[in-house]
Amino acid sequence: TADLTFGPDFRWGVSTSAYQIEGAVAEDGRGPSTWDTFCAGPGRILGGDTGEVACDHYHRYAEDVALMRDLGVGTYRFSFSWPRIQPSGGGPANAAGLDFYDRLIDTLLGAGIQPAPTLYHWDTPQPLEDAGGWLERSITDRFADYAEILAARFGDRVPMWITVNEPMVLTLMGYSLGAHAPGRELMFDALPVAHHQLLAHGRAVQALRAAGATNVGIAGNHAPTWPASDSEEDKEAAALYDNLINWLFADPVLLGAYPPGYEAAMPGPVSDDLKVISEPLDFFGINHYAPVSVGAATGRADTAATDGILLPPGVPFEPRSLEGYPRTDFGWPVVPSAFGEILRIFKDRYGDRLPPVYITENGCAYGDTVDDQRRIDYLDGYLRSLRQAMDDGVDVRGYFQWSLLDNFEWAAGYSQRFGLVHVDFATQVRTPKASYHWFRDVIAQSRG
Ligand code: GCO
Repeated sequence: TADLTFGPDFRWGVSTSAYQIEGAVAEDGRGPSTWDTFCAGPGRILGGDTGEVACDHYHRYAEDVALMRDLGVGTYRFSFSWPRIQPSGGGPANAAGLDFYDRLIDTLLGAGIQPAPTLYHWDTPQPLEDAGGWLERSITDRFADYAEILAARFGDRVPMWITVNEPMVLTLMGYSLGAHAPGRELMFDALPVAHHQLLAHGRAVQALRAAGATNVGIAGNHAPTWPASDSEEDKEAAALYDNLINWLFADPVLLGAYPPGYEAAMPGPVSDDLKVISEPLDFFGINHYAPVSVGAATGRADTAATDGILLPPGVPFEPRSLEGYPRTDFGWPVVPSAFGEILRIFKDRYGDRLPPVYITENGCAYGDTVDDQRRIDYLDGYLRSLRQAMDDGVDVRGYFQWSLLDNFEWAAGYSQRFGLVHVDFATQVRTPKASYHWFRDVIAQSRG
């Protein structure tokens, strides 16, 4: 239909990440990551699941690339596994690790699909974590070295680079609240993790470009924060929460400044760091799922309403359940209009300082079925909202759906299925869902 026409230059893609699909955690010299360690801890992951095998993509990548080719996508966003490239978190690269990504990249290019790798999607080499992980400034030096290795090896064939994925989620879920690896519960003492990831991003941008890579950006998780009511208290609480989950991570990159109150909490002085962090980007990646409703603290927080993010007691705001919308099987509200809204918010907030945008993730979890009409309805609504935002002047150049395959959904294990393609985890049989066929038609017809 006309509404879903995005023109010949728009880039359609699918997204995945290494720990969520690869498996083969102890093969070809890969070292342990924080996620291996975290999954081994009792009661950390629903059902005791781990990423040990996941989708076995490490061995089945050719089949997966064929699925992408038949889908008609022009871009594949995946992530490099840092512990495959540098098992001890530093020093010379593991040749077998680089070789795997060589095979993957060459297979993609052979299928006419552009690789768009993310350097870091949360799987920190365990030795780096043992040395303090993202709480330590020295990890930014290690990350710059790692970026240089990747650009030197793949810069000739990779046309799009993403530095870090969702620094907000690692900070909050990983170090503040402990629901993700490495499972620290530092509350607000986790703030240096935000700064060091942002600095690592900036250092990686410089290292990638110095090694000849072009077209470099970041992928952040962003959503509108809606005040739970019109009361001044709720509006103030929502604004504070908005700073914490959105602008603490995007303002330093796009404006070279932290929102009010945060700079003093960072391992300073940070003014020189902010120059590195705000190195101009070729694009800005936005991952979007659902809006959040936030009110003043009352003790009635509803964690199901917040992308699973729980907040510590004692903070002045709390998430509230967003009523009146359908929910995915993960419990996230389905609100297509919020997608266009967050894009317009970015355009208004950053103006000329916002580079072209790519949607680096968007998708939904529904049950164990290939008959996923609800995913089709979700994607149809969200794509129309995206189209509207573009008509309103937001410069969006591509949309990468999360995800190609059902995969390891972090603390939820294999219980949440985000794939266009069903995976039977007992047999590794892949079966395209109804949404896969629908998305293929959307892509084919979208040229207009
Ligand atoms: C990411 C995401 C993915 C998730 C997806 C669904 O943050 O980039 O966490 O890894 O699987 O967002 O929750």
